[in-house]
Parts: sequence; structure tokens; C-alpha cells
Amino acid sequence: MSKKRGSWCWALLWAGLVGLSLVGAGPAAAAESRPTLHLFNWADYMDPAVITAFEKQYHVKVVRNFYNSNPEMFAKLQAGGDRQYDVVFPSNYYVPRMIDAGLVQPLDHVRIPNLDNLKPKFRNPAYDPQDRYSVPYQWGDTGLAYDTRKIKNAPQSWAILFDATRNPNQPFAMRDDAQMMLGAACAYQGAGYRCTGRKHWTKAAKLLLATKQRDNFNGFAAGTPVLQQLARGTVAVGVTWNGDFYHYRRKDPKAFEHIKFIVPEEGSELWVDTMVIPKQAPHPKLAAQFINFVLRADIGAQISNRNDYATPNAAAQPELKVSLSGPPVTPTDAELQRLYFTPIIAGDDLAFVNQLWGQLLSR
Ligand code: N2P
Repeated sequence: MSKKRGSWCWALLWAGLVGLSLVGAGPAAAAESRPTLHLFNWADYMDPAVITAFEKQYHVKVVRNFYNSNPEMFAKLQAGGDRQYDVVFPSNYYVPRMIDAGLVQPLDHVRIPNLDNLKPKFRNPAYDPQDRYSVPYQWGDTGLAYDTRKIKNAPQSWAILFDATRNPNQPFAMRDDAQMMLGAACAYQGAGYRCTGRKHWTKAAKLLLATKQRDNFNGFAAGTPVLQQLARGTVAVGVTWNGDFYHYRRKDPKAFEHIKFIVPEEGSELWVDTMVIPKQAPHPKLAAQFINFVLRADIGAQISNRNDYATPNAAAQPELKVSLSGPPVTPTDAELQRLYFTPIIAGDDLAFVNQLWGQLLSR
């Protein structure tokens, strides 16, 4: 074949290939080329219809990945997730440590005008002054869920976990979060959920170790799996969240007929889950657009109505279902008085807590 003819052949082949790929460029191929927003959220925490509405309105595709605890989320971001995800949903006390670790970027408030929809008490929080890095998403509390058939005397206290004589035989689960569990142990020991300092933490860790070494300890689990274990009867009592408890019971009243939720009398955790944009997010502008979308009044209400969690969005209030305004979703005033934000710790203190927790898990 002459050189000239050869190049003609190549040209024809090339044209054919391009033609073929154009034939293939139907709606599916177009969808592939849409910008893609990557969310990394708690499992079961976002109405899929909200995702579809966002995709339609902005002609984008949303891909979702899930986690079950703050420590899991943090480890995955440190392992490269900060370059992979566009929006992540850490709880209040994880925001400062993500800022310190350089995992998140400041927000451009001009792109998020719906920030004005938030209740004033959720603006400018101590964990993120001036709302620089985070926007509140949902809020709730942590307590104990138990099976009334197996735990007869309605528990009011963390003692149902920490005092072996109160629950000698029934399997129980604790939560896989160092600071939250140290806080619970401190509360039980009289130092308060917000305890800080090596003396209190060491004493609390001793109690957690003794608790962990009991035969009926069933593991450190995240809150949602604990509810599944309760429904299956694998545990009789465990640490979980108010909204998840309500949500699971609403979805399957039969399986949760005998499960109750309490906020222990010694005090427990109040939390706000937030939305942040990782430092190296692939699509930070689209991420801000998504955050602004979530803050719309109607979308805020839709999310809470589906999740069974309270919303920090004032504009969403008129569209919320009535059941969200009372306990367990909105704590009573008496409960609120014993609910506290998990303390913000950093540097040596954080390293100390992480070390205590590592030792606890390995023994
Ligand atoms: C999602 C519950 C997440 C709340 N199912 C924990 N902060």
C-alpha cells in the first residue's frame, strides 16, 4: 500500500470510529458528561427525592457514599477522601479537628444566600465561629434504646451499661466514638458529660474497659446498626440517636414495638450535623450550590420530614410534620437541660484521648 493510500485508510477508519461514537452518544452518554457531585453522608440521612430534584434543576449527576460514624468519616477523608468528595456531613465537635487537619475549605457565603434561613441560635457556633467552614444540617441527641421485654425496670441512667449488677445477662452495645463514650462514662461517674482533662478521661477509660470486658458486651457499634441489632434481638440495650430511633420505629412499628429511647439522667450528647466542603473537593462551586439547595425552606422541611430529625432551618418550620416538634425528635425542656455539646479538644488532649481509645479497643 502506498503511503498516500495508507493515510486515507487511516482517515476513513478514524471517521468511522468517530461516527460510531456519535451514534452511541444518546442520552446515556450525555448523562455521563454531566458534572458529578460527590456526597459523603451518614447512612440513611437524605431523602433520595431531594437528590433527584437537585440533579434535575442543575443538570448534574449526584453520586453518594455513606458512613456510620464520625471516626469512620474522618479516617476516610484523611486517606484521600478530601480529594474525592464535594460535601461531607461531620458532627459539631469534628469540625474543628477537620479544620486543624487541613481537610476542609472556607465557604464562600455569597454562593449560599439561604444561610439566612437558619435559626439565629445555629449561626456563628463555638465549634465554627462566623460559620466559616460549616453549615448546620440536622440536629439531635444521643441516648439509650432498650428492649422493654428484656430490661424490665425502665432504666433512667447510664448504669444500665456501666453497672454490671443492673444488667447481668442481657447483651449490650456501646458506641464506636471515643469522646462520646468517655463523656457518657464521665457523666455516670459524676464528672458530667462535658468532662475534660487527663484525670477524668483516665478514670472514665477504666470504667469503659471494665464494661467492655464483661461477657455480655456486644461491641462498639454505630448508632444505626445498634437499632438493627435491637430489632433483631441481638442486643437488649445500646447507645443510639433520637431521630434514628423514631425513624426506625415509624418505618417498622412491629419490630420496634417493645423498644424505648431515653436520655440518661446524668446527661448526654446534643449534636448538630453539618455540611462542609473538603479542602480539595473536585467541584466546590457545585458543592456550595448543593448546600444552598438543602437550605431552601421546602427542601429543609422535606429532609426533616423524611429523616425524623429536627432542622436548624427556621424557614422550613411551617412545612414540618407535627410529630417532629415533640420528644423524642425535639427533646423536652427537661431533657435539653441535661444535653451538652461534646467538648472541642485539640493537640495533646486529642492525641491523649485517641491513645486511650486505641488502648481500650486493643484490650
Ligand atoms: C443518620 C443519623 C446520623 C446522626 N442515620 C448522627 N449524628
